[in-house]
Amino acid sequence: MTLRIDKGLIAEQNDKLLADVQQDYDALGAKLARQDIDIEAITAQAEAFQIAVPSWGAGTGGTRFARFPGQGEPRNIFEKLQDCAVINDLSQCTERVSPHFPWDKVDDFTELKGVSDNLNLKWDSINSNTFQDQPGQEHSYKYGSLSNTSQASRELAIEHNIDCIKWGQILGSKVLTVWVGDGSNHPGQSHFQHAFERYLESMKKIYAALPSDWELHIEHKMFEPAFYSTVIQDWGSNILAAMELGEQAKSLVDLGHHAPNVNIEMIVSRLIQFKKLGGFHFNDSKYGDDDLDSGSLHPYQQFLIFNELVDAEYRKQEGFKPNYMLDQSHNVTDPIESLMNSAASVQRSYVNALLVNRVALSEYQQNNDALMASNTLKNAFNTDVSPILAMARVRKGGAIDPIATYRASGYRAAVAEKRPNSGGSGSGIV
Ligand code: RM4
Ligand code: MN
Ligand code: MN
Repeated sequence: MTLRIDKGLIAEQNDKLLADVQQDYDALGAKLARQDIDIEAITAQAEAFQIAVPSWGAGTGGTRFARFPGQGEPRNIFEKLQDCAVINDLSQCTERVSPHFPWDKVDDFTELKGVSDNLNLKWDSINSNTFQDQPGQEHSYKYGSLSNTSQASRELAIEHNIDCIKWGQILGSKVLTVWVGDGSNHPGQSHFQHAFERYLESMKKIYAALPSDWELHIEHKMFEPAFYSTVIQDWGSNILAAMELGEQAKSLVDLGHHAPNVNIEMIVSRLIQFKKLGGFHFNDSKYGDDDLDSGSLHPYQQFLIFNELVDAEYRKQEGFKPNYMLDQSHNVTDPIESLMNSAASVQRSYVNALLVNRVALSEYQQNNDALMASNTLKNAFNTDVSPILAMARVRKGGAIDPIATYRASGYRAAVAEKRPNSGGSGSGIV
C-alpha cells in the first residue's frame, strides 16, 4: 500500500490558515494594483510553475567523510517515488522526477512507468552515472569515462548513456543529462586538448543515438572528483562542446558548480542569447559543490537568475525553454522537507522576477540611471510574495504550509516502520 498525505489532513490544516492568507493576499493584491500589476495573472503563473526533484535527493546525502542516514530513507526507486509524490502532493509544483542510472535501474521499466503514472508523477531528464564503477565492472572509470585514454572504458560509458536514452524513452523523458567527473589530479597527468577531443568523440556517438525530439544537456563542474583539472570544468568548455555537437545539445547550469563570486546570471544570459541554455540544477553553495538548499544563502542571486529567465520569456526569446530541477545534498535535514522548501524558494524567485517593471528598467538602462535600475530590481525582490505562493498551492489542492502539514501527517515515522534498512540510497556527495 502506498502511503500518501491524507487530503482531509491538508484541508484541515489549510482551514486554520486560509482566512489569514486571504487577508494577506488581498492586501498584496491592492499593493500590486497600485503598480499596475494584476495579482491574479501572477498567481496563475505561479500555479503553472514546475520544478523537478532529483530521485537521489530523497535520500540523505553525505560528504567524503561520512554519511549519517536519516530515518525511513527510501531504499529503491519505488520508495523514492513515494516520497516524491508526497512532495508534490503538498507543494503542487514538483510533478516531475529526475532519475539517476544505474542507481535507479530496474529490470522492468514499463512497470516503473506504471508506478509513476499511478502516483501522478512524470519523468524529467535522465542522468547517467559514469563517475563510479559498478560491482564487477570490466573496464574502470578510475581515470575517466568518456575521455578515458582506454577505448574500452570510453565505449562502456558511451553504451551506458545510450542505455539511459532507451530507458528514458520507456519512461517518457526527453532529455539526457551528462555530467562526468573526468579530469586529473596532477599537473601533467592529462593532456588537456587530447582529453577534450576524446570526450567530444564519445559525446558525438551519444548524440547520434539521441531521438530527434530529445535534448542532450551537458553539465559542467569546476572540480571534484578531479582536483587539478576537469574536462568540462566551466561554461566555456560546456558551450564549446554543445556547439560542436549540434542544436539538440545544450548547457546545464548547476548553481553549485562555479568558482566563488562567478556571475552566474550573466552566464545564463549568454547561454540564452546563443540558444544553449538547457536547464538548471538549483541549489546554493558557499565554498564549492556543497549543495546547500536552494536560496538558503544567496536568494538575491537566485532572483537575479530568474530576472534573466523572465526577461527572456518577456522578450519571447527564440529557442528558450529551460528545464528546472533541484540538485542538492541534504546532510542534516529531512530530505522531503528540504526539497519542499527549496522548490518553494525557487518558485518564489520566479514570482519575484515576474514583478520587475521591465519597461521602467529598460528606460533606466537606456539612460544609464544605475541607481534606479538597481532599485527597480530590489523593489521586486523585496516584495513578500508568500501570499501568492500559498494561494497557488491551495488552489491546486496543496498545503498552505507544506512543512507543518508534512510534520502533522507523521509520514516520516510511518515510513520508518516500513523501511527499516536505511543507508542504501546509492548517493554520496551530490
Ligand atoms: C554531481 C552533479 C550531477 C549529479 C551528481 C550526483 O556533482 O551535480 O548533476 O548527477 O553530482
Ligand atoms: Mn548537478
Ligand atoms: Mn553537484
